[in-house]
Amino acid sequence: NVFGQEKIWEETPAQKKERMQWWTDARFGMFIHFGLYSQAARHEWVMRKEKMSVEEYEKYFELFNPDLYDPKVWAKKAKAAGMKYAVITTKHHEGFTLFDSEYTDYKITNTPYGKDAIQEWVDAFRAEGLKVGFYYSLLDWHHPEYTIDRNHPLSPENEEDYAKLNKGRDMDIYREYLKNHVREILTKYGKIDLLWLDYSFPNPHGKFAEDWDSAGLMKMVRELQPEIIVNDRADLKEYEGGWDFTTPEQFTVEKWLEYNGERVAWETCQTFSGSWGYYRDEYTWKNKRQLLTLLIESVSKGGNVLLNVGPTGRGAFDPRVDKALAEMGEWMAYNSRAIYECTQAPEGFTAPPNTVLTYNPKSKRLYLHLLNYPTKNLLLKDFKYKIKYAQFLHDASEIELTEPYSHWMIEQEFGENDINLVLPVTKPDVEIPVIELFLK
Ligand code: H79
Repeated sequence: NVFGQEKIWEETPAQKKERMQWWTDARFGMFIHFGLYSQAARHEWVMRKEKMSVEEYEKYFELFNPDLYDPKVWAKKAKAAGMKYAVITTKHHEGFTLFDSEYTDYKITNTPYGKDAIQEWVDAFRAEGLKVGFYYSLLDWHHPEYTIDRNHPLSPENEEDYAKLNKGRDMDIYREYLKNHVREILTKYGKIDLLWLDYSFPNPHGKFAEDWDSAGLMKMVRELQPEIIVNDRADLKEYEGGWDFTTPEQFTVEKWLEYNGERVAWETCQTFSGSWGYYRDEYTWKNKRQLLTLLIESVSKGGNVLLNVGPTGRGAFDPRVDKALAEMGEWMAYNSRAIYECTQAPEGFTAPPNTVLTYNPKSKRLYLHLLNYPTKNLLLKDFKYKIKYAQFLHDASEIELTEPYSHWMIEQEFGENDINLVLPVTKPDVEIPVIELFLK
C-alpha cells in the first residue's frame, strides 16, 4: 500500500457490527443533491457537460437564493416515506459549499441566501429521529489548485495538454483545503452519523488515493467522529477501517456483494429519473412498483437503498418527488416491518415464483413479498422451518396453512415439508402484499 499504514482504525468485528447496527437496521435513506446546479435544472454535472468556465458558472452563485428552503418540511417527507437516515451534499463537484467555511468564499453565506444551510438541516432531520450524513465531493471544479483531469470542465482534447493546463496548479494545496473542509463539517455540527465521499478515480497522474491523502483524511475522520460510518469511494479498500460499506450507483445488485470472498455492507444509491440534481425536463421516472421492488430486493440481498431527491433552486421538492415519496410511504406505513432490521433469508427452501423473501433474524419472522399475486393457493416447497403462524402484514389477517392440494385425476407427490398457504382470491389493495411467517 501507498502509505505503509494498513490500519486506520482499531476495532473488533463485533465492535464494527455494533457501530453499524443502526445503519443495517435502517435499510432506507434519503440522498439529497442540492447546490448551484439545482438552478440550471439540467444535471448536477452541467458545468462539466457544457464545459462552463468558473466565470460562466458564477451566475448561479450570484443568484442562489432558495427562499423556500425549509429542511423541516424535507425531514417530515423523508420520515413519512419510511426513511431512517439522510445524506446531503455539503459540497458537490462544482465546489460550492452549503456550509459556512473559513477556507473559501465560494459558500452559501456569500450568496443572496446568506445563511449556512447545514446546521438547520441537521437539526431538522435529527428532530424527526433520522440519522444524518454528509456527502462531500473530493472533486472540485472551482478550486484553482485542483488538478485538471478527464472529468474536469476544462479537460483538454489531447493528453499532452494536461501538463500545460496544470502548470501552476498545486494539488498539495487542494489536499489541505479538502481536509480542512472535512474537519469543518465534522466539528461544527455535532455528531454526524455518516460520511459519503465521492470519489477517487484514475486521473492523468494515476495517483488515486494519494491525491486526496485518503488514509490521512480517514484517520482524521475517525478521530473526529469515532462512531461515524463511511463509504468506500476514497480508494481505501485495502485498509482496515478505510471504509464501512460499498456503494453501487444506479445499479441493480444481483446478489449480496462480496469483497475478498466476504459479504460486505452495501448501499445502492438511486435516482428517480437519472439525474441527481433537480432536472426539470427529465421525465424518465421510476414508478411506485419499481421503487418498492428495488427496496425489497435490496433488503433481500442484505443491502440498503439511498434514494435521491434533487430539490429545486428555490429549495422545495418537485411535485413528482412528493408523489413518489408519498407512494412509498403508503406502502411502508403497513409493510415496513418486512424492511427494517431485515436481511437476506437463511437457506432452507426456494422462494415460490414471483416472490421475494426478507427475514428478521431477531424476531425470526420471514416475509414473503408477493410481486405477482397468486390465485388462492401458494405452495411453499420443501420448507425447512416450522411455521407457528402466518398472516398478511398489512392487516394482520390470518392466513390458513394446509396440506398441499393435489389434482384428483393425477396424484401429485408432495414432500412432508411442503406447505400450502390459502390466500384470498382477491388481491388485497396493497401494491405488493406481504405475508408474515412466524418461525419456530
Ligand atoms: O453525486 C452523484 C453523481 O454526480 C456522482 N455520484 C453520485 C452520487 C458521480 N460522479 N461521478 N460519477 C457519478 C460517475 C461519472 C459519470 C459520468 Fe457522466 C459519465 C461522467 C461523465 C459521463 C453522468 C453522466 C455525469 C455526466 C454524464
